[in-house]
Amino acid sequence: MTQHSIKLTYFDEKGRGELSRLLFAYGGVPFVDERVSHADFPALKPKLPFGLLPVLEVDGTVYAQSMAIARYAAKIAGLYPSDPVEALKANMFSCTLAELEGPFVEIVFRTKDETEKAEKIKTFVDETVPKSFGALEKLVQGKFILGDKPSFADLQLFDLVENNLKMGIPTLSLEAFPKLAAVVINVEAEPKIAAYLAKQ
Ligand SMILES: N[C@@H](CCC(=O)N[C@@H](CS)C(=O)NCC(=O)O)C(=O)O
Repeated sequence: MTQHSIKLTYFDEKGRGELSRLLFAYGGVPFVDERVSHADFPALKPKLPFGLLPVLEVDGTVYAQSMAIARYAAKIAGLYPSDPVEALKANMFSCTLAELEGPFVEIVFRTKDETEKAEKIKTFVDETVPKSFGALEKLVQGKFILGDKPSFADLQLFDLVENNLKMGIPTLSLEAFPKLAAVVINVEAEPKIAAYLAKQ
């Protein structure tokens, strides 16, 4: 594949940028990891396609939307299944994980009243997560979601659990979902991912 010039721009945090950083790290894909401070962001915002980060610059053209960027990163990192049905399965998994992000962000970052927040966290932990994770658990086919080989959906699960859910809701446990828990551990143990995490 032709080597493109790639720059990922995001805040100096994990958030919606970390999945693509992990995918590039897994694939050994060289990229510029530009971190923007919140102080500098207002000057940059009007220049962005949707006024939001992350953005990805590929050979001088700027693209937006974190999951579009992640799927591009997955393709060049060798983590996007070439078989259409395998890609369908990975995307089915991926979309289900993405659906948890909205309620998670709303509860953890936007709900200010502590009593209301505690109630919403309880519903999220007792109902929302088990509904999605219970269904996903049945789809895991082996060491990774699709079997022996990882795909971007495995890294997305790792990122959602380790960098988001556990950070925002420390009481959240994967005990009831042993296959998903194993996938998270197996992603973490992948040599390129382990090396990336050791540098953080
Ligand atoms: N759907 C977009 C959402 C992007 C988004 O909400 N980015 C936030 C950071 S995670 C942002 O740029 N916030 C700054 C602002 O709202 O001005 C994506 O997935 O990329």
